[in-house]
Amino acid sequence: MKKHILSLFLVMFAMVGFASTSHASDTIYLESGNTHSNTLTSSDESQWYQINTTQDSDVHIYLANTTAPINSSLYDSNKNFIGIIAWNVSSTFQTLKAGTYYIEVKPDHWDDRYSSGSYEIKATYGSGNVTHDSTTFEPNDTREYAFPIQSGKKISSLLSNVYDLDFYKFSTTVDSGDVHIYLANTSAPIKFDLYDSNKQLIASNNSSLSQPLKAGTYYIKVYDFYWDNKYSSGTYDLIATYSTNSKEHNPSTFEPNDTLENAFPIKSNAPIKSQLSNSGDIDFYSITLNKEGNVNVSLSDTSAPTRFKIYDANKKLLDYSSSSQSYSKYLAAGTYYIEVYADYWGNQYSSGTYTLTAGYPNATTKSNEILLYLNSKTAYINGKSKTLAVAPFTKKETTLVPLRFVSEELGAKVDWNSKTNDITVQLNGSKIVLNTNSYLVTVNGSYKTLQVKPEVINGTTFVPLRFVSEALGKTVLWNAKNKSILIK
Ligand SMILES: [Ca+2]
Ligand SMILES: [Ca+2]
Repeated sequence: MKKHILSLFLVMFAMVGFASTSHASDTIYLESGNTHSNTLTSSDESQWYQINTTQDSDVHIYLANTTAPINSSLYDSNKNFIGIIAWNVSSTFQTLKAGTYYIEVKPDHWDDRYSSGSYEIKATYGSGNVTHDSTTFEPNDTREYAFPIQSGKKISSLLSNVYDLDFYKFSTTVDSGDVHIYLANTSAPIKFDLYDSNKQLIASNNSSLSQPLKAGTYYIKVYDFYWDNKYSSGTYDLIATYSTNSKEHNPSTFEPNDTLENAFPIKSNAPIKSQLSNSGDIDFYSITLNKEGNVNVSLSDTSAPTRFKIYDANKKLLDYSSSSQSYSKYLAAGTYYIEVYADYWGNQYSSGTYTLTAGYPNATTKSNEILLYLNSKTAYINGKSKTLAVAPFTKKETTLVPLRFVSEELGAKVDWNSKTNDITVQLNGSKIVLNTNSYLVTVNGSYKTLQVKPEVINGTTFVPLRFVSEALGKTVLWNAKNKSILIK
């Protein structure tokens, strides 16, 4: 017991000495990105922290979870005052020279109201190489620690408190391209800024924006937007789509397609089924007319208000879709772009599916007319006869036709995977996958059901005739009199 009283005396004595004289020996080294918890136990106590930046960089400092008024200041290596670290907000000191800095934390006029106060302190600053956490992408509170993101790839993260900032960066090598950035699934009001490499603000938004960009490196800062005391943290998804040299698209979503430069090329009269995954998502498609002619674009099967715009090759807006969701115009040869977008969803819709069809002059589409006869091995291609290995037949009142023969005569590419028995048919930008063991067919990633399974007879795969019209988008005419099938 005696011993305890004695050590308490020593601590008190040490604290008085600390406040009135030097503090160097008690200075705590604060590692970049780490949170340190501490408590001030008297109104004249000061606690000192040291940071060593190894490169010129921004320094982001905040005090969180304070239980009493506490103020803090930043000093250089000679203890010259640099600035206040504001209470209840975070402070970013821009481009500090590499070196040693000190942070002083002390009570702010406690009088008799407070006898102690705890807090958490965090400083993020340049300290050489950094490894980002794979789920939070921290530390990322400064530009120098921005997490590099890839075009079209979704980032799901959180602002862990009101002082947290999340920086991301990306580089584009393409001049006069666009970037499309959006936030989705936010659990609190969250905003983002887009900066260039000179720290100049380009644009700000709390949902989505499209912006023309020159080649270069850009930064996105994600931060709280008037949380007051209503929110203590906030999750969000962030997607930035910008120009890259890669034109690869996900075969089922056609993403990334949020910018005109990343437009997915669609073939004439091959319906595209896709979705806007939230109100900030936009989908660009391109069509190329090899000669002048009529262009008919239509949007159907929309599950939420969805519209489209048409642009020419110079990004000039030609038209909006009318309320009839269709567009028809005689256009010159060249490339055009269709942008599908959410039309004022508010909070009513969170995603929406649609079917987009564009018909336009395009010589690459084969226009063969195929004439088949039920139970006959003789077929006619544009009037010229050909012999089939196995004749078309009916089963369960369904007419079945040879898949490879019909598909290839229509200009499609047919591949068979001997391991999985998957048959892939590619026509006019559409990808159809079927399997001889399944009623299910995937057309550009969405499922359709066949009335009967594909059937293999003497090595020839047969599919229901309706498959040809629905999946390959062809017109099928049935003549009951002579039992003929005309596909065109
Ligand atoms: Ca952060
Ligand atoms: Ca998109």
